Amino acid sequence: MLTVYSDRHRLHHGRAELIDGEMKPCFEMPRRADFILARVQQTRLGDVIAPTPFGLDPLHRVHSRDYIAFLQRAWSEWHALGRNHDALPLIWPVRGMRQDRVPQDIDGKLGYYAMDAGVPITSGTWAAVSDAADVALTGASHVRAGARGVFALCRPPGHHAASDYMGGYCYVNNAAVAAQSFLDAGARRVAILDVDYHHGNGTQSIFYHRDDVFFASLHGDPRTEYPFFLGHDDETGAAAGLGFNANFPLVPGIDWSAYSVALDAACARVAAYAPDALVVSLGVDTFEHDPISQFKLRSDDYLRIGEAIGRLGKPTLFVMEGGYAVDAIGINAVNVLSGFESVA
Ligand code: Q9C
Ligand code: ZN
Repeated sequence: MLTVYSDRHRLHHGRAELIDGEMKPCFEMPRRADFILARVQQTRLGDVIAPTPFGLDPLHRVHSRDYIAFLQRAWSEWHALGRNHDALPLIWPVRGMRQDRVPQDIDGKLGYYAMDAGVPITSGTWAAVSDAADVALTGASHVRAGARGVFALCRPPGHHAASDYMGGYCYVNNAAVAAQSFLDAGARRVAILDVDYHHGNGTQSIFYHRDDVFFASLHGDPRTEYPFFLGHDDETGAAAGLGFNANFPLVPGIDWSAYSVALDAACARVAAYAPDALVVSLGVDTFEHDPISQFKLRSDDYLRIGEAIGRLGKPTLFVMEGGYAVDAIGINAVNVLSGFESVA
């Protein structure tokens, strides 16, 4: 299987995140992608290529222009005030406050364009973020050219980012950008299967009113898990998109026996949609030893996830999302890809 990867992910390295009331080193760190790449090479999964630049147009297909412009300029606006630590939001427009006026000050803009404080912006964040989108777009172009499966080793991840906000370590929604690129190249229907531990709120919201992208997500139940405010099973789409969104919220502590039942149900929904292409938001933070998550999947279970996806028989783009047990992240992510290839 072809892997697309850019070294420039390392330009994004947040210092700290607020967790359990303390500033701690960011769980979303460069070593994650380094370990996945090392495992790709160790297992001889296939060639590794650099992305080609696609520019801003594919990003504007799923994100607002003002949000992308904000991402490009945020660090320089922050740094111009003499601030050298990571830019972080600290105020949000909640119920009853104005959403129709974008503040001029960078502190106001950061809150306006963020859902949480898990999105540090550093001097290199935009470079890494735009390269991650190019990684996904390059992967999609190879799927269109006939590859059965391609791995877009994106970092930072993307599935919490919506059309005009960042959150949960995500800035640009790489999976959504790739899905839209399939449609723009002539596909009629694209399915996105999100197996990250957290609900893909950004992806869901981008496509919620549309019937040309079917979104299915397995994740920790938002009643007790981040992102809390989206991901319930009664979110089935709206307007033209009604019936084209499927959430499978799962209780904390589940292992393969319960997870596989939901995975089979989600895969059946993907098969029924009969997509021309499949995008997999590949998070491996469902792992038993993940430091911020509550599922109990074991490394071998990821082979089974890949097999289930492979049995769908669709041209498939895997887009890397979460996974924070760094020592095992390469084994777990590549196991999904190996499982997929084993059912060719
Ligand atoms: N107590 C992704 O996996 N904070 N993002 C969790 C846990 C945010 C995860 C706090 C987690 C975001 C792409
Ligand atoms: Zn996650």
